[in-house]
Amino acid sequence: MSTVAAARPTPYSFEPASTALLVIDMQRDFLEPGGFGESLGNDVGQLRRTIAPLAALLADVRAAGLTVVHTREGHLPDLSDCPPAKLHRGAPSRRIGDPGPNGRILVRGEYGHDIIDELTPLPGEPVVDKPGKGAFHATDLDALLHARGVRSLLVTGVTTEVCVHTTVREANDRGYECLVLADCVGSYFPEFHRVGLDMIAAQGGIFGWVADSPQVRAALA
Ligand code: C5J
Repeated sequence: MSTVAAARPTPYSFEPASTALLVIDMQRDFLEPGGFGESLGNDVGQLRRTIAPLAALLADVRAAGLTVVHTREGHLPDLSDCPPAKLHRGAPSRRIGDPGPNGRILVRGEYGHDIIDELTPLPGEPVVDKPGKGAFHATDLDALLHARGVRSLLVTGVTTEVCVHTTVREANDRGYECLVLADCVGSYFPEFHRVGLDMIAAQGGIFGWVADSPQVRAALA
């Protein structure tokens, strides 16, 4: 049976059985001091407003039986999956692979690479490790979603204009319908966040829909 959530530019219709909640990169490296985000000069506090609405949404989505998939951005300890263009970009105080207070920056297996305590995945929920900004690049996400019959994605996580945007564009090109939840995605730059969401819903929803999580929670109730 179809469920409809208020959204822009039009109401978003989805079948819970073929819908997944995608939680993108809610890792200590992006949300807590001492990680990758802060090493680039960002105020990690900007992202933390996403945690409470996302935790509430996760609880409802789990209760409704939807698929939940988490992602983590990061690299192998030898950094062989990190292109030089990414490794050397910008002028961070600590680069990918450098030691920091939460372990090596953006390296798999380190404390900082893992998901924040508030949103710990439940046993059985897939956690997709990705080397890029998009969650489909060099991962088995597409196969995993196909195997579960998923065609529709509720997209949350960080950051709005980087990994969320890249993933939504990749998903849209693969035929998934994406609803981005404005209060559950965040950016270090409030202006990028606002414009990033407007870009998705513009032109009749050029690659997705935008809503707030209470609209989805009401639809699932
Ligand atoms: C960034 C991400 N911003 N998860 N990663 O580098 O958006």
